[in-house]
Amino acid sequence: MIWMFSQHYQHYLDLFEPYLEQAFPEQARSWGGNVTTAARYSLLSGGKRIRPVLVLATVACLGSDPELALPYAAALEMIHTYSLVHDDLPCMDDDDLRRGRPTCHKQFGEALAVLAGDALLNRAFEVMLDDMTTGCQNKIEAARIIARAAGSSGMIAGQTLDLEAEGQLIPPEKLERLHQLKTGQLILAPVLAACALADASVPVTSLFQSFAANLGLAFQIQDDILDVTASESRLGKSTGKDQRDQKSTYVTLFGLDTAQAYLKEATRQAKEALGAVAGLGYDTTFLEDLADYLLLRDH
Ligand code: GRG
Repeated sequence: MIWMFSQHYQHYLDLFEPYLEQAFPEQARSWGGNVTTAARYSLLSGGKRIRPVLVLATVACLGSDPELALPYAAALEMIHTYSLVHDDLPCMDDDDLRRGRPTCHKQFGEALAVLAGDALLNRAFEVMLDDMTTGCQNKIEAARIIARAAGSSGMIAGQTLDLEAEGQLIPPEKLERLHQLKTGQLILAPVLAACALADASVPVTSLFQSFAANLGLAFQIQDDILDVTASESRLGKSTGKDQRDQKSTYVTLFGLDTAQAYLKEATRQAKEALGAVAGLGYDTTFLEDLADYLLLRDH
């Protein structure tokens, strides 16, 4: 069956959302009462679900059943949500609005928001470990990729560099490094975890690595652009903060036009890597359309 991009995206969401809902169930209230309510408030409040869609779509592109990747897709979304909950705290980026709703700490208080983030992070690993079976080397590798990407040599390192860079203009190489870690690792991990789950060969994995690294860069540049061009209601989060907080971004360092040129170039390179994957006989149509969707996204 030939699907339009939006139908195809929706198909992945239809697979993913019910799985995610039961992966952090309401019944878990008996584990810790309000922390479950706070975690579910943030986890099930929308969001584009790009990281889960990337895992499912890459696994499908490689000829495996996307359902096999659901625990890893859910884990990535839980880790991503925890990072947003903690990033929004007053001691970090101090934000009131996320996914069009009050941030977790605005709704439940700071202490519960810290615990909700912790609970999401721990549950992510529990969901992946629950999926382990005897002789499941590929699943272990996928979980390892996700753990490393989220950890102190991945996203947490990026967040630390970001905190340290506050109030100063940093050199472009440092900005790139910061973003490779803070945003890029959680875009790279879904694709590399999918390659592990689908047992992709080393050359194919290396092409997907190039695709995802460029996609992550494009995603971040667009995030910087949207901070100055998008409306708060469309974006569902505060805008204009980068300028206000004197943050180094692709826009504050290079200006809007150059940032847009970098965005197009990163997207072109992402699609070039996919072109090489397609040349090996894989159907990369959805992933190419996803790169274009991220290039043109307005939220
Ligand atoms: C607290 C350890 C820790 C890390 C925080 C996520 C993060 C690292 C910071 C958020 C600030 C930020 C603007 C990051 C850049 C890109 C990004 C991760 C945007 C949000 O992701 P989307 O657009 O959000 O996928 P949705 O809501 O659609 O899931």
